[in-house]
Amino acid sequence: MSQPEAVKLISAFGSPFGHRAEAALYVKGVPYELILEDLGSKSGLLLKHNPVHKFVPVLLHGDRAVAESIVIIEYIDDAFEGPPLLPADPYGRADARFWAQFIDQKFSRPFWLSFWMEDGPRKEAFVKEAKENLALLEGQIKGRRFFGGDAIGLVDIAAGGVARWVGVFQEVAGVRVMSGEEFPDLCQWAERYVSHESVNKCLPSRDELVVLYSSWKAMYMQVAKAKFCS
Ligand SMILES: N[C@@H](CCC(=O)N[C@@H](CS)C(=O)NCC(=O)O)C(=O)O
Repeated sequence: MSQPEAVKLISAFGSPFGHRAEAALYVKGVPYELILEDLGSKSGLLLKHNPVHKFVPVLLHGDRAVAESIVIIEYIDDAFEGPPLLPADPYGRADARFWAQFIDQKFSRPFWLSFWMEDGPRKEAFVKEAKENLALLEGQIKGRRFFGGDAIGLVDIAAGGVARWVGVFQEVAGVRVMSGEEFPDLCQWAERYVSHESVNKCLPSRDELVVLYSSWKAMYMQVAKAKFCS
């Protein structure tokens, strides 16, 4: 029998996008080697395999490289045996892709800015927008264990950054965007997600993330100011 091709993941400690790829590998039960980048000094390996965006994560499967976290999750689902991450039927697949895209294209920006923007009317507008988007996710999770139904799927993993990182951002930035009073179903889902038997094996600890993001807080606030207050 031929040897399975080696699976390696280029990621960076504390990256919510890198977590997506790791969570998908864990849920599918795919063994992999983790290569952690220093994003302040990117390696030749990362630049070779993701020359377009130069971002982590990048999945290496044998001599093939796959970049972009959502693309990586779908690749892992297609290329390996194990619990499915997308439904089998075309409409279910389209629906899961729609919500994963919603998280990346509509949700993430105001969510991020609601933490790192300096106080004032613009920040308040981003907090309002972030909460409107959280309400849409709250509507999706109501009555379900996971966005994928009874088991974790693409949308859960895409939203995994909300589950573990939101509490960290709230503590470091001193801003409350997602509370159990306003979003009870989403908060319960977040608890289920972070304590899931596969996911919890590859999640950075909350305390480590607080230390990491505290060290980046000033830089994030500067980036938010430079990009959106000029
Ligand atoms: N759209 C990308 C985003 C990945 C991303 O933003 N990665 C960050 C780390 S969390 C990165 O590599 N940053 C390097 C840089 O900004 O130069 C994905 O979904 O994979």
